[in-house]
Amino acid sequence: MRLTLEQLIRYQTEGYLIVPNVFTDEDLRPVIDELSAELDARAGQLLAEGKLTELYEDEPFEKRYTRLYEQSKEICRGFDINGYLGEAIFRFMGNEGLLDLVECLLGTELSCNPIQHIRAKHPAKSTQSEPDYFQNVPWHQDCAVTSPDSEASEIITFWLPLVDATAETGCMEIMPHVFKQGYINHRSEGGTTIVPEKLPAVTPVLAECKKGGLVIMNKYTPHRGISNRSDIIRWSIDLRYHKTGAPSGRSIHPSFPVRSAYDPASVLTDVTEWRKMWREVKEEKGKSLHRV
Ligand SMILES: O=C(O)CCC(=O)C(=O)O
Ligand SMILES: [Fe+2]
Repeated sequence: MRLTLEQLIRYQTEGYLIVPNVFTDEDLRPVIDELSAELDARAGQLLAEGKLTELYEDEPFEKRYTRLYEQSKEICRGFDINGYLGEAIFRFMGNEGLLDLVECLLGTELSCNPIQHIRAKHPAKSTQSEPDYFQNVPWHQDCAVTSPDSEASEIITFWLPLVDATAETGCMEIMPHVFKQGYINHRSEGGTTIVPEKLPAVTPVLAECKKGGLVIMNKYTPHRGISNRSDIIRWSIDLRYHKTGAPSGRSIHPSFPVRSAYDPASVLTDVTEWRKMWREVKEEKGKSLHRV
């Protein structure tokens, strides 16, 4: 699939685009299976440590994590792409259908950006405590979580749900057109967010997206996650891509080439190498990786 001229113009005018039916269930299944297996392993470990009493093995992917999380918040520790370093998610970052769309916006020399997440937004009514920043992300632009040396890099966000993301399950809200203003001041208190006095007076659009669809966003497009009022988990993946060689905005974390017309041999296909790069990362304790 390629973006049509109409879609390209819409993205360039509004700073975001929702593309339905990009992924088949076969594209997403390996990632869902891997997340389910990771969850199962974590649950087994916590049970052995006496931190869980019930495994809820019969609960489906859309519900099980919440049942486990209610018993022990510890289950979510490091449960993210760079925390469990799974092969299925690594392969998904090179999904050809996805890269065909990335190529329409960024050209043929593509790298996967290390700012990437798996998010499980639990039903608000189930978690029995305030949802954290990671789950109910407040208004921000993604460039606020990058270092200023990447100002000139086009870093584009590709967000996809693993269940239907709707107003009820807690999809994103997006401010159209605002990206043209460039960076808006953010603050770090309560999670990286646009300073309230600077929040644009723009009516947001609801970025509902069915499973299989994709939401594409410019790094200056303000967006937030809304509350999950349903009884299923709003699972999603957010990936970013940039042109190979451009500053990634997170230089201490590994970027890697996923497609190249000029040097196809440079594409990283070895999951072991990718894991090694992440394991070798040295972070300075207490130093923010965000712009504020
Ligand atoms: O998943 C959400 O609700 C917000 C995600 C987000 O801010 C992002 O992917 O950049
Ligand atoms: Fe974001």
